[in-house]
Amino acid sequence: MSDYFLGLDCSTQSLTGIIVDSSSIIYKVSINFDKELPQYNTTNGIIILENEKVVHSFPLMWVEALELIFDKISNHISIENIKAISGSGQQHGTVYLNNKFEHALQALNPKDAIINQLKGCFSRQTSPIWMDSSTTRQCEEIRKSLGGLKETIKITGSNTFERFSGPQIRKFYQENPEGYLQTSIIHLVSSYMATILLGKNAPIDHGDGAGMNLMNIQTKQWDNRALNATAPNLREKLPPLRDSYNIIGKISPYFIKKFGFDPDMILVAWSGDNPNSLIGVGLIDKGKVAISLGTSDTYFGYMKKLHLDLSGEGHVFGAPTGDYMSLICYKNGSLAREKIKEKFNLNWDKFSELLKRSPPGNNGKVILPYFFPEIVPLVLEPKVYRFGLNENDIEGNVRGIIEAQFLSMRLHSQWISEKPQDIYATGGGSVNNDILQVAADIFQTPIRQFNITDSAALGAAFRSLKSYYDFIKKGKNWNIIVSKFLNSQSTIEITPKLKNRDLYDEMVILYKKCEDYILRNGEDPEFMRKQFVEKYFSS
Ligand code: XUL
Repeated sequence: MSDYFLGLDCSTQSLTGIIVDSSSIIYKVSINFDKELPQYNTTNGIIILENEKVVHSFPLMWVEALELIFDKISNHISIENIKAISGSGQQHGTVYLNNKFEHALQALNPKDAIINQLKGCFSRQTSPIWMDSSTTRQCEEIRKSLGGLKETIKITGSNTFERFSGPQIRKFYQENPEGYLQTSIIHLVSSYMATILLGKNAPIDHGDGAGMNLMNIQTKQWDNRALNATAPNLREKLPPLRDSYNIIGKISPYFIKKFGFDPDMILVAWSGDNPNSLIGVGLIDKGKVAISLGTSDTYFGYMKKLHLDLSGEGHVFGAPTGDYMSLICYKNGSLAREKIKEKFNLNWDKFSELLKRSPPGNNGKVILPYFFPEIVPLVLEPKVYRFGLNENDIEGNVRGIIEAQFLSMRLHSQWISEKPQDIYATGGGSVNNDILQVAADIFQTPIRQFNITDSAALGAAFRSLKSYYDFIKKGKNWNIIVSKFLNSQSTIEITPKLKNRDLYDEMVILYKKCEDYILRNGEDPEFMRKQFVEKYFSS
């Protein structure tokens, strides 16, 4: 009888589960929120409230998906063989619960669905998520009271960002002081899902905790200055902070009775999707970075020694190994690629064909693709800017969006001192070799593509396995765990084309000039763009 380990990922658009044994993936299953829970009326897993800056989702929907996924898992494998569960959540999103919550959790009756029994337990019915960009005022207030940009970064690991939990909590406190008063506990998506499984309040881990502007990045404790700058009595409304590998307890009787879990199965702290992905693609060493092409595009790397981005664009989070990770995050990821695909009525095959057919450098056509408010660089009012590119030029727009995404990553990741020898690609978009070829050429670095693209769920499964073996004192080190799995996966290496090196070295400068012009009152880039066209495309 094999021991199984489950990793769950509660992401923006779906809940995914991956079950592994000690060396291979046994089963994978996913619940798409829009399709399988249509009663919540979400689009891509989200709802837009007053305006496009206010982006929320439903904490009860995530729990309903959890019950659905356990149903599916129990139809496929012997659920009592699962020895440990850990999980991953979209980062920064906050869940607000009142004083009825813990009691209701402990009294859950397996004869009824959880959602019916927790309905009265939310002091806020919806949860602001990472796509929300409505807290600029609160960001400024918190930054100011922490002593400005550099101090804020030194204390919390990041500048204040609209989507981060602290500014979101402050906004709730300011706009609905009564609701805030009635809030007994505030969870992240990750710690909330762990709480549901545990049957009592679970801790927040150092990986996800670092995305709140509330945790001190040096001491990994709640920071008094940040708490005070955010909202009154906040410390008593937050769960404790713990290491990501912490065993938080056993699964609650509700799930044992309803789905047949082993009562001795252990639960490991949940973390954010990016820290989980770090492990899921095997980044436990220096010199490696990953790009994740999903609802958000992210670029991240493992970091042994704390190194902060004092310019304020990047973040430092805790890594599941207990070390650190660097990250930059884009909102104009897969949804922006889809905007172009839909505008021209393409499917992905056609999109790829056009990408392959168009020349690197795009004949000097540049797009700044802010279809949605952007995080890096900060753009609050979405607008798409085109240079030398007609809105209706299909090929130019297809290549334009992909080049823009990786030129921007190359430009804004320069603070990360680790220079990658290899880039690991993950996330739904990473199945597309033609997209990855553009990335390889722009970074002039080989890109490794895995056949498992759900690295957050896989990372959570690895974390549950690792903590379980540590618990039964058969400790396996990270290297053994990740190499066993990742070496058994078929990976494809996409090699950069050297002939495109000089072109992209220059194009990244041109791209910056376009950004400077639009966002920082810089000089008109037209002269430079024409020189670029002249040099590479006049024949
Ligand atoms: C990271 C971020 C996103 C979310 C969504 O800072 O905001 O990557 O975690 O998955």
